[in-house]
Amino acid sequence: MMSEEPRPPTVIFGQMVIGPPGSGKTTYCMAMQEFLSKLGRKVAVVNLDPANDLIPYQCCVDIAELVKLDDVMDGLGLGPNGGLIYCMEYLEANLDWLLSKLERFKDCYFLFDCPGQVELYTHNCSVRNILAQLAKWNFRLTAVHLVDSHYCTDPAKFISILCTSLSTMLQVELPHVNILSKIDLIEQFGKLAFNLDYYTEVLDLSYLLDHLAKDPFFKNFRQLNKKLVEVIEDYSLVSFIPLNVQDKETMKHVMKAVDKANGYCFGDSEKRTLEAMMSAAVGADFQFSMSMDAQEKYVKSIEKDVEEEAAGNWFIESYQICVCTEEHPTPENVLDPGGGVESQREVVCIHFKGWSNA
Ligand SMILES: Nc1nc2c(ncn2[C@@H]2O[C@H](COP(=O)(O)OP(=O)(O)O)[C@@H](O)[C@H]2O)c(=O)[nH]1
Ligand SMILES: [Mg+2]
Repeated sequence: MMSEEPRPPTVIFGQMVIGPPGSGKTTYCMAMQEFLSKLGRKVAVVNLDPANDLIPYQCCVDIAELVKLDDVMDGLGLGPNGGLIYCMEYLEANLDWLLSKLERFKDCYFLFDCPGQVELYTHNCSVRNILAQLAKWNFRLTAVHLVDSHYCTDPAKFISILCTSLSTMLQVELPHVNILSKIDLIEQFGKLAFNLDYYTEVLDLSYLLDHLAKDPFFKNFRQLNKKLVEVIEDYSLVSFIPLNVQDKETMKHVMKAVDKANGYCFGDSEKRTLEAMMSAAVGADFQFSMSMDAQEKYVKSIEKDVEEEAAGNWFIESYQICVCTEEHPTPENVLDPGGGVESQREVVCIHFKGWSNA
């Protein structure tokens, strides 16, 4: 059995890139490979999607060497959906093939480009079993779940991607980062009804229901949508990070979230700075400012100033992490004096500089 296979000696980090067909998984793998390589990370991309015809990235392992979708469809008389499920079940039954391929790259950071069929992440168990085996081989993966951001412009579709994202999170059982992909095209089919942070942080969904009720077609489905939204809110797990693969800032946000989710940022694979460590530890990546940046760049329709909209809240303009001693005491503007780590007489403090619209 698989458990008796030789195990790679060290922990191997990486990403399982999932999401519906056309959401941008292959493009993301190519962009992330390039982005991480420039930062000095040795990246290996594995194509696990038998439906990928053209592979734009440098691929170290390709499922097509094991099983081809066209052969399965022709040979077994299956359609594309049944064919894909068969391919993943075939991979599950031949995991020794996968291990023998992966072992050659065990000093690399992995990106797995996965098939897009939603059933594979909500019903079928093959992908889940493959992931469980990868975990036994010491892979520490983050699921990076991409969904097309233009769904935000249609409230009914947004509820449906919330449901898909939640059920994928529960089924895949990995550290998970949800992405709104192609954020540069967010308004290509319509305008956003709310500010972008409403969609990225999945704030009070009752506003979405009210908005949906204005459409006569959905008026009759209010109770159904209300119940669906309650499930999302009860779990309180789904949020999104905006991404345009050509925008380095958004790529950096995604990388940080992924590294934090699987613990890569706490490992010894890369040179660490105290700031990066503390930033990950205290969660000082301010999602709101991230969404504001993306909104300013990519959302045209909302004329209201985002800062005006957020009046009455505190905003963190900048923060600084330093070691405070008796000679270099804590400045007055520290908001969170308890947020430090005490080591005898030296305290690592985070100094916030902020402003309020209250
Ligand atoms: N404008 C824009 N297009 C993107 C982005 N990411 C992917 N795409 C496009 O979306 C389409 C589908 O992408 P692909 O990677 O093949 O999706 P997959 O089926 O999930 O692997 C391609 O035409 C990509 O060029 C993005 O961030 N911005
Ligand atoms: Mg693809």
